[in-house]
Amino acid sequence: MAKACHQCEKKCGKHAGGVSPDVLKKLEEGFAKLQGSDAKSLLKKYLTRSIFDRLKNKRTTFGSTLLDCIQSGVENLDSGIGIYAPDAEAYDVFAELFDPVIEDYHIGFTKTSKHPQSDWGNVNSLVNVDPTGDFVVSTRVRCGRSLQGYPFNPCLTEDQYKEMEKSVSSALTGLKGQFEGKFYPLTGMNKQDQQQLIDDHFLFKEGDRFLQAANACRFWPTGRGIFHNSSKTFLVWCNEEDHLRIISMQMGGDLGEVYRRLVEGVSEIEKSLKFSRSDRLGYLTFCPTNLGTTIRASVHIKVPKLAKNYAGLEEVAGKYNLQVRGTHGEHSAAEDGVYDISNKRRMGLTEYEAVKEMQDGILEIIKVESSM
Ligand code: ADP
Ligand code: DAR
Repeated sequence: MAKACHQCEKKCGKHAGGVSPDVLKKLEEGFAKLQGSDAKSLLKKYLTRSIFDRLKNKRTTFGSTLLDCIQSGVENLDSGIGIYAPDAEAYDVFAELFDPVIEDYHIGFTKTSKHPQSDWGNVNSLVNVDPTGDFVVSTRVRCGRSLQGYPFNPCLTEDQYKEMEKSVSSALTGLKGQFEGKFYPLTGMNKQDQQQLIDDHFLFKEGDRFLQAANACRFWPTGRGIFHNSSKTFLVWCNEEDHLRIISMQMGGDLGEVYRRLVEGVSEIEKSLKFSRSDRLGYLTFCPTNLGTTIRASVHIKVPKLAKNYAGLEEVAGKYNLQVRGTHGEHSAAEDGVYDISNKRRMGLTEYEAVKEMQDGILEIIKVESSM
């Protein structure tokens, strides 16, 4: 399915205020494909005919249309969510679709809810979830940030990618102490080095079909890169899915130490870069699943008894609002019994509460595994 040509819409201006017949035709085709499929995505669940009809003629000031929001979920019927926001305005212009998806995923964040102010809490109160090292291989906490003044991937120009890479790499290479490190542009990166970083879980995978279909990979690899300190315990992804992914990670289960490093690292970066934050939605991101705190705290964990029944593992995890992914992250399978288990909720609670919910859930999962 061809991509929405919102850039043409914006440039030609033929359809100022409306949407071109070509995009409308693609929208109708996409809606029919979704309705005729057995897709289980939140897109299919919430894009009713009446909402579709009310949104199909709308555009943001960046020229983004409903097609820009839904095309990934139409092209990938196995999507879990199926929609992305091509620019920050899309969350308001297409709110009739985004709001029910957000409420469903973030478990009760309704259209009248307001995300709380940032609160990293008492950074010394989180623990090592596996001090004896029997279960947890490694621990990672990440957050996403969008740079003020820039839209999301589908609306960025090649020059904007270059501008963003320059300002992000300049801010990061100015970091000192435990954060001191180097920025590695993807452009020109040795393919073997790149694959090794991906295999070692430090770098984002390339060619995610969901992001490709969402027009999020244009001009690749321009503007994309990774920063990391010498020990690879503090990393920043530039222009993968979000403008920045700020990551703290290390071997073992010391969630407290990983969390403290992230909090300090974000605070240092905020001295040089300004981020987009909505009063209602919190920190803004390309995918609605990452809004609010944008925090994902995860362990790579081996729970062989629980994992004998994957559905059972997911059920136990779900009781604590946790999500189970494979060893290489979302849309991957577990290798050698290593699962990525993390908090699911990121909105309607503070950064501390999101990570505490993960900590409590992981402690419970280890307790259940140990009792079996
Ligand atoms: P995100 O949404 O945080 O980008 P992904 O599911 O795409 O997460 O995973 C990104 C990378 O981070 C993958 O290589 C994944 O294996 C790695 N990862 C996630 N959690 C951990 C962890 N606790 N320890 C080591 N690597 C991890
Ligand atoms: N692959 C899309 C997005 C799901 C959430 N993960 C993100 N944003 N990386 C889907 O709908 O399955």
